[in-house]
Amino acid sequence: MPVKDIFNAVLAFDGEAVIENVNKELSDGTRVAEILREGLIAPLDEIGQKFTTGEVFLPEMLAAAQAMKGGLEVIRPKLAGTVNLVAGKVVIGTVKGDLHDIGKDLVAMMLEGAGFDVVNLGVDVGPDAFAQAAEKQQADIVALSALLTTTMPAMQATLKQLKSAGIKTKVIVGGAPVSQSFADQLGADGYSDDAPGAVALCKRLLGQ
Ligand code: B1M
Repeated sequence: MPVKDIFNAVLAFDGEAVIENVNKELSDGTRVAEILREGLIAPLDEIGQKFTTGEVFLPEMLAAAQAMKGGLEVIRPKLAGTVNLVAGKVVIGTVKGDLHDIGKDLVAMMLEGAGFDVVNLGVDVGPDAFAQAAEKQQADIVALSALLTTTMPAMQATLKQLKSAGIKTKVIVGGAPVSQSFADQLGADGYSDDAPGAVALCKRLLGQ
């Protein structure tokens, strides 16, 4: 695989080597789609699988995602019009009252890595702000994260607000205290307990 050095650099969490090797492949004329799929996305898929089987843990997954992002930034300007990589648009945020952003940002990064157009609203995002962004951005999916049991009700309030504003965007929920049964209770369209699962869920919801 000609982009093996990029792949290996992501798995070594070496952001500088990722950027260096992406630039090298670009100047060698390697196709952008190949750099993205085989150099940048494939190692995240691999680390996601290893995370699922317990071979690596969160810090490694986060480090790989961060290393990969540098390479993504290098090719981002070249993506438009080259290949149809946008898998859909996701508006993501941590719900009102909750300031935890590490897991939400990891989900956002992995969605970007998988080709989604991600609008990250940050933390402490109220139901109104989610509804306005979903409408303005014409989102395919609204993704809500919560890390506190005390902020889980804000997910319910957000779903209610989206519904009363007539927004039919699909909604997914996640975060440490959230469960599938809580998601079902809310009437959310999906739940995932980790970032690779959230990517798979978004793809499934959009029929990909
Ligand atoms: Co806080 N905190 N914290 N905290 N904090 C927890 C969550 C807690 C479990 C610690 C504990 O008591 N053992 C506890 C919550 C208890 C509960 O409600 N059940 C807690 C508490 C109580 C608090 C405060 C109330 C403490 C206080 O002030 N007395 C306070 C609340 C502030 C607020 O939000 N209003 C508070 C503050 C903080 C810090 C600011 C210091 C800091 C956050 C820094 C930051 O995010 N920038 C912090 C931290 C770091 C933690 C712990 C230690 C780590 C959280 C984390 O980032 N994990 C946490 C204990 C723990 O989890 N071990 C804790 C790594 C991250 C990658 O995982 O976010 O779970 P996580 O994301 C995962 C999945 O959950 C999932 O995918 C991610 C990757 O696989 N996921 C999604 C997340 N969102 C998703 C969305 C999806 C799908 C999957 O779809 C939409």
